[in-house]
Amino acid sequence: MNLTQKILHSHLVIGDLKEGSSIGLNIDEVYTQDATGTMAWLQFEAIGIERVKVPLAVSYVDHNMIQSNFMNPDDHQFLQSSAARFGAWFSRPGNGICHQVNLERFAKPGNIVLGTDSHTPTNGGMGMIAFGVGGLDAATVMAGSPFEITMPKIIGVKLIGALQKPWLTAMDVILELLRRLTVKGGVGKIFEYFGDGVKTLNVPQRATITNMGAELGATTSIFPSDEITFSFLKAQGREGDFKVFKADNDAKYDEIIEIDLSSLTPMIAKPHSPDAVVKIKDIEGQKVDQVCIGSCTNSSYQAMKSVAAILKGRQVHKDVNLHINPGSKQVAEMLARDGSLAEMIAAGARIMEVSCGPCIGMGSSPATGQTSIRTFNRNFKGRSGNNDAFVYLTNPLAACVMAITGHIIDPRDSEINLEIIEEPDTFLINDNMLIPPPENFRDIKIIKGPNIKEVPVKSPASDVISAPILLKLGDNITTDDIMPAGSKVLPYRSNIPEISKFVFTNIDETFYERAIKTREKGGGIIVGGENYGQGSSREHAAIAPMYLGIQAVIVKSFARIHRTNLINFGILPLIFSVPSIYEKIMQGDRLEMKDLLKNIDSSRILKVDNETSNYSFDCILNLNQRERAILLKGGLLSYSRG
Ligand code: MIC
Ligand code: SF4
Repeated sequence: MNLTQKILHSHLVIGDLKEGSSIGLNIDEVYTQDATGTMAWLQFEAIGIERVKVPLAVSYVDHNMIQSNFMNPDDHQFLQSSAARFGAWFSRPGNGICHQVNLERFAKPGNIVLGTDSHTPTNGGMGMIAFGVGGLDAATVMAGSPFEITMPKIIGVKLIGALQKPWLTAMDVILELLRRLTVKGGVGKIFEYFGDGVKTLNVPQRATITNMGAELGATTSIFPSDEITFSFLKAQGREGDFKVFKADNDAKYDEIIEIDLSSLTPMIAKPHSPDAVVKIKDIEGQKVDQVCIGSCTNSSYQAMKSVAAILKGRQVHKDVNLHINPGSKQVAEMLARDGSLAEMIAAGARIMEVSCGPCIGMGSSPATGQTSIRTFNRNFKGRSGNNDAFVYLTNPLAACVMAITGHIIDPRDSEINLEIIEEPDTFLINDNMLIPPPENFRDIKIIKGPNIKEVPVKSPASDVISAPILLKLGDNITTDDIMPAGSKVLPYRSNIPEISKFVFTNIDETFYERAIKTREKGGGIIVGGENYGQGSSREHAAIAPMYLGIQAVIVKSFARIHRTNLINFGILPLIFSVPSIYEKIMQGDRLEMKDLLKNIDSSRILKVDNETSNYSFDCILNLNQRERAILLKGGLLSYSRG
């Protein structure tokens, strides 16, 4: 067996591991973050279970950190009180980005973890299976259900050779894969890394690769657990959590991709997609206005200390703003104690708080027309907080060199000599921001500020949908397009009526008004192209459209997490059986779908009548039995309550 099969097999409770079939898994850990966690915990409360039923649950706060009014801190208070009440650890604001802290303090080889964030696969760097899910999926698993998923293909990624030192990093490996495979190349696939090159990468470097595997659309990515994993766990004071997990020597994969690490050169993704990857050399010279270093992709101690070493005795270019967000308190405290922080400050870096920060548009927006170089994983248009900025993604060392030179440059062409910095033998362990769940929980009161509203629930499916197409969109529509983030919108994550006003605002400002008008008259339909809903796990991209009366989304193909979120909130996910109908169908056309109760229950094909243009076409209802039952009930919450 390969490693993925071994771990899945040891957790399997429903089905068998045949590609394309439905499987159910026991889950060892579930974690939430604040921007998706308020919904998850409200939903857990609505299911009505007293205490989480998974062995480990952790509630992190890392996204909604600006606190420009009562809303963010009210959410924190709600999350802290619900963690205590329901039996989860609470990682206080300031402790770090969920994925990085989880890797440092909780991740355990051989385990399966769910996180309410698409970058949960970061934990795959530790030899575990890690899935990003919507909040409601997390809530039902915490309430005791197995996690159900369609068995993906398993792709073996054979790494040979070693990265050239010192300027090449793990970021260049995943950018190379994105260049080859694109943002939809990983849909329905798990990427399992093997080969001699694996040994040359430490755990945080492996985690950079599995983290950004999310941008391939992959279900998850995994590295084996070996002596390198042992060293990392030992340095974290957790050697007791170590166990070897690797593929058998004769393991089979559905497909094999090979990457020669020694042949890679520094890469960069151009605006506005993580797969618009070129060699840095190809675009050298372009002026840089802003550099942001950090995020769950690239804030290991090794990366941050290397950045400090580059900055030491140098100065940030006078026309560049350099923002640095360390990803965890552990790393930030170590940088402060070893003098790295002083070098960063002396060079003119703007030291930001330990959080997601600019990665999700919570501050540090670039100015209009500016070029921002970031070490993050996503550069979708507008995500930085400015629709008219140009965001590039690259490795932290290259980004730091650009902050000094003021233009895009392959770091190997700079005058800078960089000493090689490794991960430390011992990390500084100080878990004083991690609060364990208390024994006595029954009297704990859950605190809900005025911005925290109930989760809306859809009524059961009706037999007919007769509704207009409110929006026709192209390929690769992201959840940031559907439900933008940023400092204006994120504070409403606990308030669906308010956040709904922002649905599709970056694409069509009239959408909300038009949807509200049709909501009481049978609702509306969205049409999209390939890979609809790529990107984040935010279920708000499904709940808010549901709240606005969206009944169905018809596309050429879906991204995994978003498709599940649509089903969880009772929206029909339909696929054109003949993609060319997409060209023919127009925004504004009124569509009718009949006999839905019977069709949702048992058909694979649904006939749709275009009443405006007088023709019919078929859509594929590619659903398993559980998904059919959920849709008939109007969503997973109603389904879970029975
Ligand atoms: C992201 O990187 O897009 C986020 C913000 O972390 C999201 C979660 C969210 O929208 O709250 C994700 O990756 O799932
Ligand atoms: Fe936070 Fe950015 Fe990572 Fe999402 S991708 S969890 S916003 S750092």
